[in-house]
Amino acid sequence: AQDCQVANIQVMQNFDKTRYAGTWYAVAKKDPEGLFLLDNIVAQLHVAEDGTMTATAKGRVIILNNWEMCADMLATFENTEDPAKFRMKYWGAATYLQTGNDHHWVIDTDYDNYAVHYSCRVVDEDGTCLDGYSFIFSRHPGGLRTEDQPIVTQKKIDICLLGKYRRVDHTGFCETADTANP
Ligand code: DAO
Repeated sequence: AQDCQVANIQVMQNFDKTRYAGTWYAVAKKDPEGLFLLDNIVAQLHVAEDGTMTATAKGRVIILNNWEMCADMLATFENTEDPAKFRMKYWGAATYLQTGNDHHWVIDTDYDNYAVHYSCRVVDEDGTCLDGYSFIFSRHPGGLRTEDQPIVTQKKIDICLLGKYRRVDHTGFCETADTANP
């Protein structure tokens, strides 16, 4: 049974970041307050020979006054005492994009098809998450395989976010739009 305490959330056991590397398509997202990445979210994770994990990510965003663009993001990961829990520093290739330092927890993954990510930004007084976000990633841009859906649903229940996700579309926006400066 789950009690929704952030401190009690179970993460991936024996996490292997080398197998986690590569391309992940966000297929669903639970947004944080002041959401940033809207859709067409694709992350590329890299693991260097020394084990350092970095990422590049793209996604459609709306910044300033209804200015729609494709954000090019960069991230570096800091290890913690738990191999499936990282600190993720991120920033935009352009200065007007969002920067931050979030948790990046890998809740579950089979490495080849799906991954459940979780990040709580603000823990409430009662120990539950007041503001956070979560990505459901797939290796397949079209979505999760049927056989992975019940596993992912159970993980959404475990992290107390069932029903809080929206679907993330992949329309090719970040493959065609100008991702450079305005
Ligand atoms: O979209 O509101 C939001 C939260 C996402 C924060 C930006 C993350 C940028 C780096 C993503 C790397 C994912 C592995």
